[in-house]
Amino acid sequence: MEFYGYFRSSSSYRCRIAFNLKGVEYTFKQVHLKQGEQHSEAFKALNPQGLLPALVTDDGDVLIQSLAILEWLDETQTGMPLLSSDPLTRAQERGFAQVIACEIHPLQNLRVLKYLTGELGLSEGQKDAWLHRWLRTGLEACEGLLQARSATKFCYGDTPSLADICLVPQVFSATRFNVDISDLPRVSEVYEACQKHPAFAKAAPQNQPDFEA
Ligand SMILES: N[C@@H](CCC(=O)N[C@@H](CS)C(=O)NCC(=O)O)C(=O)O
Repeated sequence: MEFYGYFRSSSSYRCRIAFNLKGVEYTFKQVHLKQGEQHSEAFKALNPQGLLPALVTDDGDVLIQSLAILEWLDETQTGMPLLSSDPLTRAQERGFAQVIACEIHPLQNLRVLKYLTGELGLSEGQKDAWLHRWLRTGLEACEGLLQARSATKFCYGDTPSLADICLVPQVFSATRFNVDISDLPRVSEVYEACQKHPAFAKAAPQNQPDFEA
């Protein structure tokens, strides 16, 4: 398969973790977000949204949207399941993942931040206030969800799931945007546990072939 991503893209990071948990090999195709390659005609032929990631399967079919890619991987590849076998826990894992992927992440996306400081003329300080507001609100909700259940090593048990796959890139982004979350103990504990897991470590931005300091 061919995976179109970028080292710092959270949605790409989610997929990389899943590839590693599943033991799936892929050919990496860099799309340089800061250089605007997501807007190229070649990439938009794969994803007309101009957003990463995109996956071209061995049969040549194109998949977009990281949550859809994660579920497709889970349904078609062997290796560690990404969702619980229990329907209730599975719905909770999906809900947690969607808090991040549907509610937090879209508000920190490059195109949104560029619109704030470009067309709307907001200052860097106002942009940072925006990021702080929406990342904190979302991650506090994640903390609340984790606090509401017995503490486990990962979000929903002793093995990682879709919830952890979404949490780790989101915490990485919070750190990158200088949003302090050290007062969110369960989020911090789960993040630290994931850092020690080889599938998560291999997927980290600094370990990617296109990494730039
Ligand atoms: N909901 C989408 C989000 C995709 C997305 O926003 N990707 C970002 C990188 S994490 C992107 O390509 N941004 C480019 C831009 O904003 O111009 C998913 O989960 O795949």
